This record gives sequence, C-alpha cells and structure tokens, in this order.
Amino acid sequence: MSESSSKPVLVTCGLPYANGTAHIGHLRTYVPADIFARSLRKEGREVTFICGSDTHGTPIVVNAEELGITPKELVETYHRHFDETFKSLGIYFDAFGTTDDPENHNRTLDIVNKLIEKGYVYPKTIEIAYCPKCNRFLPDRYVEGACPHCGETARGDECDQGCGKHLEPGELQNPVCTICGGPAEYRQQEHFFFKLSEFSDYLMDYLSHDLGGTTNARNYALGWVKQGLTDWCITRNLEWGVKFPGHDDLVVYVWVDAPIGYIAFTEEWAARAGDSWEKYWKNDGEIVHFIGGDIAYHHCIFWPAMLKGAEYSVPTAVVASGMVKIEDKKFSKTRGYVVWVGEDYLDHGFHPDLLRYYLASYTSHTKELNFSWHVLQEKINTELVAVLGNFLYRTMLFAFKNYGEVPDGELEPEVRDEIEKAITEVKAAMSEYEFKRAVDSAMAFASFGNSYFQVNEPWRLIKEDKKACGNVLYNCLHIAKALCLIFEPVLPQTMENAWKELGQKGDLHAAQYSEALVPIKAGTKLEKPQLLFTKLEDDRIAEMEEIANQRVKAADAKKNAAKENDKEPSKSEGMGPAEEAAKSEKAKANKTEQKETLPLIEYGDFAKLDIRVGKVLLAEPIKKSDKLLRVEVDIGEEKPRQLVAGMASYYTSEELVGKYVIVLTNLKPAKLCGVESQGMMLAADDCENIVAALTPDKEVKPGSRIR
Ligand code: B3M
Ligand code: ZN
Repeated sequence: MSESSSKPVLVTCGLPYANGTAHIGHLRTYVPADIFARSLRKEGREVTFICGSDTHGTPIVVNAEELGITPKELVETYHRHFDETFKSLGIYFDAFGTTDDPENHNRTLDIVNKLIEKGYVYPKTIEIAYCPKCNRFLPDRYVEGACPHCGETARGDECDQGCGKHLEPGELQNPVCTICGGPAEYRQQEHFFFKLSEFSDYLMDYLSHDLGGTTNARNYALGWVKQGLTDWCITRNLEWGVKFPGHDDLVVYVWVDAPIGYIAFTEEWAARAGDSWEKYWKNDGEIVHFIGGDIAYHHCIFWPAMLKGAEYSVPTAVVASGMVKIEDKKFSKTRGYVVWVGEDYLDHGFHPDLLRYYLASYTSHTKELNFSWHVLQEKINTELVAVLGNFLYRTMLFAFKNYGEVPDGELEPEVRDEIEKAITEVKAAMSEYEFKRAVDSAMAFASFGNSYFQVNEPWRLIKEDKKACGNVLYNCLHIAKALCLIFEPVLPQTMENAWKELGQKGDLHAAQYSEALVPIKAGTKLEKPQLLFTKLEDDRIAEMEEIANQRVKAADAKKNAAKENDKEPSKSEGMGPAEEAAKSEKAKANKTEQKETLPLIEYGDFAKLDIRVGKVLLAEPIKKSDKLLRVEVDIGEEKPRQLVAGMASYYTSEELVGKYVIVLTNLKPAKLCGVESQGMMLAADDCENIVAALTPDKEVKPGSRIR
C-alpha cells in the first residue's frame, strides 16, 4: 500500500469458522494483520481493525449435527473461544461480531436484493446431489467425490485436498453422501445464480491494475479469470443461514454472507464508536483483507464482483499468507501435526509475544512457515534474549543502579540517524507486507544499541567521569524508548512493560513512531527493571516436543486401530466417511507402492540411464494443470532443457529456481498438458505428503554425470 496516503484504513482478517479451536495456522493470518494495524496507527493513520466468526455454511451444520446440538449453540461456544484467544495473543479487534448478527442478515439481504434488482441474479434448474437413503439434498460438505479438474477427493464446494478450486453444485464426480456414506445421485432443482461471467473484464482490469496486496493472491486469481469465469450458484438447501429473499427453503451460500460480515462488523464498530462505516464501503477509505492463501479465489473474484455489482467499494489490497507446517510436516489435525494455541502454548505458560515474534520473523509472509519448538527456542534465545532483551536490561539496570532516573545528556546525531533509519525501514517493509524484513530492521537497531553500549564502556566511565557516563546512558535510554515504540506492533505486552520501567507515562499503544525522535526527559524516574525475556531452557522444549510426538503417535494408533477393526474412524476428526474411505484406499495403494520391490537388474541396465546434475533456471505453473510446472534446467548443454515436473503442489517457482537437481536426460520426450518434457526431474516421494527434489550434496557443475 502507498506510504504517502492519508486515507483511513480498514484492516480485516479472514473469519474463522466458529466450529473448532484456534491453532497456530489461524495465527499466521491474525498476528501479522494485528502487527500491520498497530504499525499503521504508529504512523498516524486512522485504522479500523475488524473480524468476526463465520457461523453459517455446512461445516457448522455438519459439526453441530454430529455433536447433537444446534448450530447456534455450537457457534456461540467457539465464537467466545476465538474472541478470548485473540485477546490473549494481544490481537485486539475494534469489532468482533458473528455472521449471524442481525447487522449481517440485513446487510446481506440488502446486497442480494440490489444484485437481483440490477439483473445480476437469475434462477436456473440444475443438478444437485441428493441422497436417496437420507432423503435430502446434499449441499457443499454433505457431499464428496472426485474433483472434475484434478481428480482428487473433493467436497461439494471446494477441491480442498487437490487444486483448491471452487466447485459448483453438480460438478463433483461420483458423489457420495457424507452423512450415510452411500452413493448420492443428481436431481434437478431450481437455484439462483450470480452472473459472475459478466464481471470478467472488470476483474481482469481490477486484478491487473488496482488491487494491491501480495502477488500470490492476485496472480492466482488472475489465472482463473483468464481461463474464463462461469456464473456462480449462490443458494443452498439449508435452514441455517441467511434466507434468500422470497424463498424460505433456501439460504444464501456461505461465501456470500461471510465476506459481507466485513461490512456488517464495520457497521457494528461504527454504531458503537459514533463513526461511519460508509467511509470504507461507500467512499474511498482503504480496505485491506488479510487472508489465508487458500481463500484467495473467494476474496479476489467473488467478493469484488459482488461489491462492484451492488455498488460498494472494492478491496484495496488482499494480503495472503503462506501455509504452515509443523516440525516440517504438512499441517494436519488428523495426523497430529497441529499446535493448539491454548492447550499447547498458552496453557504451558509461554508468553504470547514470543509466538508473535516467531510468526512475524520466521519467513516472508507469503512463504511456507515451519513451526518447530527447537527453532522457537533458538530464535527466542539468540534474538529476543541475546539482542533486544540484553540491551534493554543492561541499559535500564545500569541506569537504575547508578542514577535511579534518566541522567542529563544530549541525543547524539549518530543515534538520531539510526532511529530515523530504523523507522524508515520498518515503515517501508510494512507497506510491502514484508513483516520479517520489518522485524529484522528493528532487531538491527537493537544490535546498534548493544554496540553503542559496548563501545562507550559506561562501566569504565562511571568510575572516571560520571557526567560523560550519564550522557552515554542518556542515549542508551533514549534508544530503549525508541525500541519500545518500534517493537510495540510485534511485542505489545513486553514493550509496554519496558515502557513503564523507563518511566514513560503515556499509552505506548497510542504513541506514534515520531515520538521516538522526541528526546527522553532527563530526571524521569526509572523503575527497577525485570528481565523482559528469559531463555527457553532445553527441558521445557523437550517436554513440548514429547507432547507433540505423543500426539502424532496417538493419531497413528487411532488410525491403525480403525483400520484393523475395519471400522470408520470418528467423524468428529473433521473428515466425512467418504473422504476417510477414499483416503484409506489411497493409503493402501501407497503402502503397496512403497513396499513393492522390483527385479534385480544388470549394471548395463543402469548404464543406459543418462542422469545428470542440472541447475533450475526457470519454473512456472502450467496453465491447464494444478500439479505441473514447466521447468528449464541447465544441464551443461548449449540450450537449457525443458522439463515438465509434477511439483506444483510441493514447491513454489521461487523455491526451485537456482536449485541443483538431478535429471534423467535420455528419457523419450513426451507431451504433458501440451508442453513437451525433454527428460525427468528426479524426486523422492513418500506417497503420503512429501515430495522432495533430489539435489547433490555439494554444488557441482551442471551436466555432471550421476553414476
Ligand atoms: N470462514 C475460513 C476459511 O475458509 C472462512 C473464511 C471466511 S472469510 C470471509 O479459511
Ligand atoms: Zn481439484
């Protein structure tokens, strides 16, 4: 976003489904959004930060049905849970509503009616999955089958395990009812469609020129628009949800009323604050959506088209976070690769700011983030404790012991320059949604503090020249004050403590970055400092690793027991029986593949393979496929080789480019999705969820032979 704009900014976070507990995957979106909102406020921008619970749709209804409670009861419990969890992480929304609030029902009706009035909605008879045994229509998660685009097991409205594409009712192949596990059939029924196709040109232009945010979201959406958009079925046969006007047997699809929640929650905030929601949604205030990368389609295609059609303002930016891995394994609740925010973190007494720091500084926002207890320990001990904590503690302790107050002194130009530099860098990084870069710049400034302290040797000066020593401490204390301001967005609670110890009276959270250049007042009384960060000891980390291991083992045991008894594992695991059945079939096939041994061969057979080291020069998605990448590899020949590699689900283009890989170069060329592959990139596949490109242990010249 533009650093020079002074418009008010609405920052939103994707709405958590109110049907489960908060895990670290959720925080990957909410923590950076909170950091961003806090930082904008520190720049003096007017910010409204809102979110709420997504309470409609089949995930909620299915879950409530399994638990034998009403959807309302279910969502009330989890709504409270999310509200409390966010607060305990220092994530403070100006409004945190639910999509079942009257404001959202009303706003949704208003928008849908407007779309109807403008001719963007029409009825059409379509095929809907129907279960003859359960005697009901099967919207969205009530039905599973094969994705028509990639063949993976998918649910009714989304290919969640495969290509990630939104699916329309009737598209799923071999539909199965998730309630009884029996085969479903398609029956005709009248539903209502939104003319999404009419917005193709508009969206192409909007996505190419107007929408800001991260390129991952935009490019993904542009890819789909280029392939052509089809109209969108916006009604469902459900009781729970926002009724479709004039049809009591239908509700609107959850992806209609969920994003409208962003408007409704802005209205809730505005009513309470005596402010205006229209400045964002009807005028030119900025709207920045933070979302998980998996819902880019909805936020960059459906949502702006709906807003445009109903004459509302469209988002200024969509910021999409990368995936989360747990100890290098794909995040999976059923397989035990999950870290629960309460049970696994806060309940063990870990400070929320440490997790905020980890999430912001591990990697760039759009890249894959790996959560590992070991890495957490290392980052906290070597960065927060050894650099930031060390500087603040030694400065404040020295000053407290020897002066008890901020001594007299003058801000040195070098110190002032460093502060200005840090603030400029942090602001620039934040405006590009590069939170890691912002934290790194802030940490570099803390390192400067340490060197300043070290070089000026106040422990020596105090004996020789108390006044000169006072001047050094004055500057150190001023650096400490600036650090509180600069780190507040990331470490709000800890920096508030440090701020108080520095004797600063005003509200740190409301103070702006510019305050960091206002010299600290000599004579301000100092408090006895406490250690702000303490080392994470090996035994605590080992304990957490053991808990994590046990969870994975328990999940494995459960799966095996279920297989042995030939009974279905519990549905409350978040998987329908059809999905579970399909999965275990696949797992069986994979196991066979892993175990299968091939006949012995002669060396001559092996010698026929021309395998060489290659260096990846280019990697890009292939339009018609979600799995394939077109890769160009330097294998020491005059021209690079073009390969088609089935790696799109496991590597981003950026991760591959520059990598040394192993290529079978004398495989007969073959065309895949219209692109000729002149060889094959070799990779290890555990047939579960890991595919790893083979790479030589040292850098060797491209073209080197493997033998
Ligand atoms: N409730 C959660 C998800 O799919 C979904 C987000 C709605 S945002 C308007 O990540
Ligand atoms: Zn698919």
